[in-house]
Amino acid sequence: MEQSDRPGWWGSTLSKLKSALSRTKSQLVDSIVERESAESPAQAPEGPACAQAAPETVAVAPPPAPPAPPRPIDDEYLDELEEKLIRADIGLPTAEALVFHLRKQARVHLSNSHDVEKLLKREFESMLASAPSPRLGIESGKLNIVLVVGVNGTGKTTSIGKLCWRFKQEGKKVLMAAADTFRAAAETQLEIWAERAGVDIVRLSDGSDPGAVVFQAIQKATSESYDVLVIDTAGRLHNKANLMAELKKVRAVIDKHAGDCPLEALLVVDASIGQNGLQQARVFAEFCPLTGVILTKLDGSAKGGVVFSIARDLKLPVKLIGLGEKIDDLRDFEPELFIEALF
Ligand SMILES: Nc1nc2c(ncn2[C@@H]2O[C@H](COP(=O)(O)OP(=O)(O)OP(=O)(O)O)[C@@H](O)[C@H]2O)c(=O)[nH]1
Ligand SMILES: [Mg+2]
Repeated sequence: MEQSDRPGWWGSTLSKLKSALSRTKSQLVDSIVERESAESPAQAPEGPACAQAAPETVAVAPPPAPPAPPRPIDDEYLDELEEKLIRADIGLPTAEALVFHLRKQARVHLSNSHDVEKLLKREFESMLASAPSPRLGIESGKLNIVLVVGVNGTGKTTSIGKLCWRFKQEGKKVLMAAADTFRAAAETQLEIWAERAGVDIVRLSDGSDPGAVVFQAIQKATSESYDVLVIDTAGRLHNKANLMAELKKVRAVIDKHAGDCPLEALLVVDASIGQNGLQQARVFAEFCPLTGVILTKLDGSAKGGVVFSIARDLKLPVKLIGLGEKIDDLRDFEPELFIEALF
């Protein structure tokens, strides 16, 4: 079966993922295995519509550069490798763990640097496997709540718009709650997304208490048998105690009035900020226990390697990834495909 034929599959095609991850790949893999990188590979067509277009001339790609000569895996090599991993913003603990394993494996199996690619791939795979399932937990026949939190500008509202559109495509009855009452423009932005996605929205007057919005939205969603309620919240700096306390209150309203409903509490992390996203996640998790991460703006970021430290250090699954600004640019995170796109 083709991947795209799988029921409920909202993953990405390899070509789209490869194109979005080209900068990350160049930093995180190509530079480490000493391969010449093609930072902006031509994007392969995705759909059948493109397949009909017959180009008149076919550009012939230059032959790939020969691989660098093999090097012994000694201290000097490993020091350089660790430095490159840190430069790729994979985080010091993750870089150290990788080098530690590499040194161990090198003693047992590896003869030279040409084996590093295989090992790195295996290590990345096992890091992603150490986090819980990346599947979004949506149960049919119940009201599912998706609470979306995160720092300003990370892509919460946009991701909610895309996610609600997707739920709608699946035939679900969807309600949005505009609990970002901090700025009037934020509620209007969500309203525009509700219209685009063709879903309903609960919006109270500007400056209302976000807890009141969530309460009303829960009442409406339960009494009118919605399948999913997706809650937008105000962006907040994780070190602003009063705003974090407000988030805690929103969470308490959900726990009190919809405690039986399946809940996804998703933190939106902007991939371009790399390791800072980890610190944000730690603080948010203290105020509002999280079930996963939406990693946005992977397209164009060179710091997509943060995926590995989120899995390894936080044991938190990345569930959705943002690959652009269009309505269908939010995809399921598929660990195997992600790794395949990097190598
Ligand atoms: N390239 C790209 N841009 C994205 C992605 N996700 C969001 N954006 C852009 O990021 C910007 C901020 O997105 P918002 O959805 O408004 O972010 P927010 O977290 O709701 O922001 P606040 O409400 O101010 O906290 C917008 O210009 C989005 O179009 C993505 O996956 N890729
Ligand atoms: Mg917003």
